[in-house]
Amino acid sequence: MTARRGKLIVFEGLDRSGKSTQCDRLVAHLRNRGQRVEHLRFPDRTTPIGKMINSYLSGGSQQEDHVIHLLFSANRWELASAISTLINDGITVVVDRYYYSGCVYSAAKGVVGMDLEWCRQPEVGLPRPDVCLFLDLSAEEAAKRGGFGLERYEKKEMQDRVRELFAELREHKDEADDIVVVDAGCSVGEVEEIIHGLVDEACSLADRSGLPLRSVA
Ligand code: T5A
Ligand code: NA
Repeated sequence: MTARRGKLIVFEGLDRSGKSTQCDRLVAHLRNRGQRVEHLRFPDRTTPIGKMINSYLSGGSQQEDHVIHLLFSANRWELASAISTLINDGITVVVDRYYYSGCVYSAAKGVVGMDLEWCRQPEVGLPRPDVCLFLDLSAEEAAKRGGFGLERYEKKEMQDRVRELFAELREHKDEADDIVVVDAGCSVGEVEEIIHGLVDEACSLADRSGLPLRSVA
C-alpha cells in the first residue's frame, strides 16, 4: 500500500468572513492530531512578484488590469510545483485564498473582455483543491466586523460585485464540485466545528477514492 498523499484545503470568501482566523485554527487542529501541515496564503507577499502585488494593493504603484491579474496568477504558479511536492510527500496544504479570488476580484472590475472565463484561463493547470471552504457572510454581518481598510479593493461597490461573482463561480461546472458553502455568521468556535466536519469528510473521500492530486481543468 502506498502512503497517503496530503490534501489541498482552501479557504475563500468575502472580506472579513474569517478566512485567516479559520485557517489558523484548522492548521493548529490538524497539527494537534499529528498531521504534517503547511500553511500558505495568497497573495504571497514575500516573493518579488508578491512585493509588486503588495505595492499595488496598498496604492504604492499602478498596474494595468490584465498585468496585475496575471501577476496574481503568476504568484500562485511560483508555488505550484512546491504545493504538488508537499502533497505527494504526504503533507496537507491549507491555503488562505486561491485562484477563486483570482478570478472574481479581477472580473469584478468590469474591464471590457476581462470576464470570469477570461480571468480563469491562467489558473488552468494549477493544483486543484480537494475542498474549497467558502465562508459566506452577509454584507450586514461583515460590516459589524469593522469598516473597510485602506487596500485597493476594499470599497463597497467592488465588494458587492465580488459577492455576485463568487456566486456565479460557485455555479461553474468545475468549481461547483469543489466549493462547500459554510455559514460564517456564527461564532468562531461554531464555524470551526462545522469546518472540522467538512474537512474530515473531504479528506476521507479523497483517501477512499485513492484519487491523485488533480489539476484545475
Ligand atoms: N486578491 C487576492 C486578488 O485580487 N486576486 C487574487 O488572486 C488574490 C489571491 C488581499 C486582496 O487581494 C485580492 C483580494 C483582497 O482584496 P487578503 O490579504 O487575503 O487579500 O485579504 P485580507 O484583507 O487579509 O483578509 P480579509 O479582510 O478578507 O479577512 P478574513 O481573513 O476573511 O477575516 P479575518 O479572519 O481576518 O477576520 C476579520 C475580523 O473578524 C473577526 C476577526 O477577529 C477579525 O477581527 N472574526 C469574527 N468575528 C465574529 N465572529 C466570527 N465568526 C469571526 N471570525 C473572524
Ligand atoms: Na485575511
